Amino acid sequence: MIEREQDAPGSKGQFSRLLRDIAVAAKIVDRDVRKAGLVDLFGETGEINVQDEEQKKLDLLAHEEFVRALRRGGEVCLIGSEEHAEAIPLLFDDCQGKYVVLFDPLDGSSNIDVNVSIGTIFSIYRVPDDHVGRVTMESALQCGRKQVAAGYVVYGSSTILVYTTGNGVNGFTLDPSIGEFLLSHANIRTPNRGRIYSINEGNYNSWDDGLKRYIKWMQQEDPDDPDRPYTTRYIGSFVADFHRNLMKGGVYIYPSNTRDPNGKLRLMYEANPMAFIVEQAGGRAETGSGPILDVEPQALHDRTPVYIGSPSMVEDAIAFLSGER
Ligand code: AHM
Ligand code: MG
Repeated sequence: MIEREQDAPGSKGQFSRLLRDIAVAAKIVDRDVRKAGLVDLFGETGEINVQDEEQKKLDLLAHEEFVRALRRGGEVCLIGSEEHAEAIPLLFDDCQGKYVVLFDPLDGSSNIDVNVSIGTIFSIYRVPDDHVGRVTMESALQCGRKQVAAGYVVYGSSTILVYTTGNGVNGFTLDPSIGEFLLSHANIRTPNRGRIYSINEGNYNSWDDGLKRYIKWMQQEDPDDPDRPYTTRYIGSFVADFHRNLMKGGVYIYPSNTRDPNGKLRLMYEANPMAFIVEQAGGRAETGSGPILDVEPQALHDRTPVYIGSPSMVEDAIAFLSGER
C-alpha cells in the first residue's frame, strides 16, 4: 500500500509515512473493535462529547489511538477530531509536520455495542504556507477542494481501507494473518445509477416537500422504468452505507430537517472526505445547493446536508429539491 503512494504528487516521503501511520492506527482500532465484547470496551464512558452525544468507550479509544499515531509520526502539525472540541496542535521542537488531519475516529456510534459495521473517516490537508510554524484552528478551516487525500476504514465482515490522493480511488483489505492492508479494489468506479437509496425515513415528517416527493417517486412502480421501485438500505453507519453504495451504486442522503437546518453529518471529517472520494470514483456529492467540496467552513464541527453517491441519482434528488421535477 505504502509503495503505491511513494510517487504521489508532491510527495517527499512524509506523505507516505503519514498514510502508513493512519494505516497502523486503523489496525490498532480494528484489533480493539474485534475484541471489544471480551474486554469491557462496550458502553459509555459517562462523558458527553462536543456534539452533545454520549461518548462510547471505543470512540474515545479510537480517538486516542489516532492522535498517538499521528503525534508519533511527526508529519502532522494539527489534528481535528469529532471527539475533541478544539483542534489539537502538535507543535514540538523537531516537528516538521506539513499536514493537517481531520477525522471521525469511530463513525456509527449507535452501532458500536451491537456488532454492526462501524468505521473511521479521515481528511488530509497541507498546512497553508503562511501558517507554517504558527498553526491555529484556522489552519484547519479549508474548503474540501483543497484536500490532498481522504479515506475511510470499514470495520465490517472484513476490514477495508479506501482512500484517494486525487488520482482515483483504491481499496485495501486487511489480511489478519499478516496484519497488512493488501490492494483488493483497484481504481474503484461507482456506477452511474444503482438501485439503492439510504436515508433515515423515520424523519420523513421533518423533510422538505421536494425530498418527500423524491422518496415517494423512488417507491412507485413504473412499467417503463425498470429501476423503480428502488430498495432501501440504511445501516446507520455513514461509512458502511457509503461503502456499499459506492460499490453497488446508490444514493445516501442525510438532509436538513425542521430540527436541524444543516442535517447531522459534519462537514470537515464526514462529508468532505467522502465527497472527495466519491468525485474521484465518478460520483457526486451535494449539499442541496451546491457541491459539498465548495463549502467554505466556518468552524471545525460545522454540519452540512449530504446527498452523495451515483451521479445520476444525486442529479435526480437535486431536480426534485429544486422543484424542477
Ligand atoms: P456519529 O459520528 O456520532 O456516529 O454520527 C454519524 C452517524 C452516521 O454514521 C450515520 O449515517 C448517522 O449518524 C445516523 O444518524 P441517524 O441515527 O439520525 O439516522
Ligand atoms: Mg461520525
